[in-house]
Amino acid sequence: MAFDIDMIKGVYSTIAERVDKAREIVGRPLTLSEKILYSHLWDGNPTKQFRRGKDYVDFAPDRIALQDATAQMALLQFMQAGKPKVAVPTTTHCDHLIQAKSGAAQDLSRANTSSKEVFDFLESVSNKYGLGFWRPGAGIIHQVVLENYAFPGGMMIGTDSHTVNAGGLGMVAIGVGGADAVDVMAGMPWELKFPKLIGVKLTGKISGWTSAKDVILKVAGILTVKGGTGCIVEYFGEGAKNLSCTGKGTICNMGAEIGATTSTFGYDDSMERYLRATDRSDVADAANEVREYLTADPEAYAEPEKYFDQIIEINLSELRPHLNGPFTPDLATPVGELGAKAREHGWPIDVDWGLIGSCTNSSYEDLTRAASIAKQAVDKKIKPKSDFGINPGSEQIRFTAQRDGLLQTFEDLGATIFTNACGPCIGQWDRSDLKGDEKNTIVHSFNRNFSKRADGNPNTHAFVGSPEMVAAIALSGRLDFDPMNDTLINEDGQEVKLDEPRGIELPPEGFEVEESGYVPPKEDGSSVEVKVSKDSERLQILEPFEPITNESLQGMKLLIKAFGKCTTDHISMAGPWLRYRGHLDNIANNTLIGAVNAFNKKTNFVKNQLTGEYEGVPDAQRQYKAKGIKTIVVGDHNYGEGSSREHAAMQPRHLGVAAVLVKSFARIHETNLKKQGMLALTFANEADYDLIQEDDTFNFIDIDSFSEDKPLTIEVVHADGSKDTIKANHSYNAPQINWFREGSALNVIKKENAA
Ligand code: MIC
Ligand code: SF4
Repeated sequence: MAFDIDMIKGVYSTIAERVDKAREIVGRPLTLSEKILYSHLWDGNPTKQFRRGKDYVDFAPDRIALQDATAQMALLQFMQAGKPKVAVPTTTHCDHLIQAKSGAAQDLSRANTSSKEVFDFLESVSNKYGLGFWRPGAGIIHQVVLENYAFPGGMMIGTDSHTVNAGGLGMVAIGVGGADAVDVMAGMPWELKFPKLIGVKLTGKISGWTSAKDVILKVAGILTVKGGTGCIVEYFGEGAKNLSCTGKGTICNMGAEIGATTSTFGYDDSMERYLRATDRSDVADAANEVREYLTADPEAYAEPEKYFDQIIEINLSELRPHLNGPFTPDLATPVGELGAKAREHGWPIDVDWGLIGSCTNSSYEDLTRAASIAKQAVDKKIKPKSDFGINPGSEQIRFTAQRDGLLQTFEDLGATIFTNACGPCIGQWDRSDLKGDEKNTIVHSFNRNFSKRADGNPNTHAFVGSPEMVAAIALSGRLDFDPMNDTLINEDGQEVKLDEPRGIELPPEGFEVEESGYVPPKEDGSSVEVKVSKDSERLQILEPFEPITNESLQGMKLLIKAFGKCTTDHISMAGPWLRYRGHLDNIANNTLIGAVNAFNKKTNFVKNQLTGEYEGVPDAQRQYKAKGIKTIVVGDHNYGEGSSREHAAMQPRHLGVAAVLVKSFARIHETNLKKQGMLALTFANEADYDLIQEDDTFNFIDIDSFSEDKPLTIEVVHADGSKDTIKANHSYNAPQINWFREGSALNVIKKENAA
């Protein structure tokens, strides 16, 4: 259907020469990640070695993927770039804007009405500028990409942090903000700091209740939410070969949760099987011809300590199933130990919902494994104690799962089959069983479990597990249930034990779909009109940002000093706010409302220094803006963790925040801030975070000499007139400083185009 074999053959036609050249220059065998990076240099053949974690490098990605919630802002920016067509194959996927409530048919038709304006906009922009368009209901971006576009050895970027999912098919696929995607769509290089490499050696074999998901739940426990920052995680070893391609996708998907730039696996038989099953035998044949270039040189896996910056070894035969959570995806607990931990911390033991799906775990294999547990409920007369909700990953999977009776198995338990879309994973869930914000527990097979993420309730304790474990826990209705050792009492009062899950890697009768939901663009889209109504509350044409002047960086005020975890969900909440993703001024009303104020530990309650009153963050900020006073946001470690949403940078920028000063950043967010012409800074001395007071005023005293590799000096003036002078580090190179000087990266593109 929509994949481009000619483009892929083009990549493979140069791969040998480029990789051989890189090997010669680097002077040693290469890992897979290095092969993909060096074969995608903007300048073509490699001419020099890059320093990991140091050098900024220009790359030429093969593809781009956008999803509806980020595509709006990305395409609004692209429209400003003045190009007639995208320079690189790109697709738009409508998956985030569909609320899960009653079930697929009704929910989809409601979304098609309530978000019609946005879907029409995305479809017409796609048509005009040559992007493939996947309609609402076609599936979740990463599943659709894996089924149609991902290919071994390729490089892709996508405006969603879980773009990394395509590593399951041997890609280097990286999540970026919309402005990065705009560069590549406009025919420019894509810049990334050459990543460090973490090698994960998988030995043994997965069996029984343990699944691919448990590999990444374990890795998250080891590396934590920031352990992968700046790194590509490359998996290898006998254990890797025994995992299915979609299982590999699950592992790579959740690499986003450890902050990794991406994760990948070398090309193997599981990938070949998957390519053939998804109607891409021509890609498999082409890949087979360059097979040795699509995995590391054998030396790299034989002596990994010489080739990787860090190595982790996991014996899959000993790996136990895990549930991670609550509130953070790296809090890993083996299933049998969760009960004691939950009691100790007061996490509710009763489980209200088991949710299966999301881009992480909605493959055919996932559904068969979960269904093999669900089916036992009927066979063994177990009445499920929790509600079940299922989000298939794509229409192709849904159609095939329906045909093969898998969905019926879940329906027999009273499960609701939601649309093939993100749904509860991104707060698009009208959860009817909750009256208020009562404390409760849910389990799901998704990837993120930040506070309020699924249903907006800060007291929902969400635990992440494999689909089959979610099914088992949901049947039992208890967080302390261990299906490997515990029994359940069935409707006849008998004690029954669940058998181990059984999965089928790929549908024996093949995948099938009637209406994939794909709409190709017009060959010549120049006559297509893109309409944005002036009084729309959903879409707003962007105005270029004015550069932040040196003068305005004197006498700045503190907007908020954020305490603890501050993810993009805290900075620009999703759920109901997804509605305004195409309207900068409207969505700005949620800016930082989830961030905890370090001075009173409350959310959305900061001191307005102009009035001395406490109020919501956007309210206070709008008053500073009205007076032309710039502000600064201070934060802790891994600030901006999670999503790629550039709204988390554009909203503060739009409202007049000029600088963000934190202990450390998540990669995508740091780039997003730079792209929007802001100052993204880190404390040279972390302890200086404690010096910042509620009434502080900030002067950037040496901003005139802002330059590469030179820290900035900030004078912090406290309310009593005393001062602290602190140093702030930054990672800007010269072109990035130019984005700041010109107001944004987009302003630079526009200027270059006009010249
Ligand atoms: C997410 O999982 O948080 C999202 C929603 O898919 C985001 C993108 C977005 O904010 O639109 C992501 O992961 O990048
Ligand atoms: Fe959608 Fe959730 Fe995947 Fe993000 S993580 S793309 S919200 S399913």
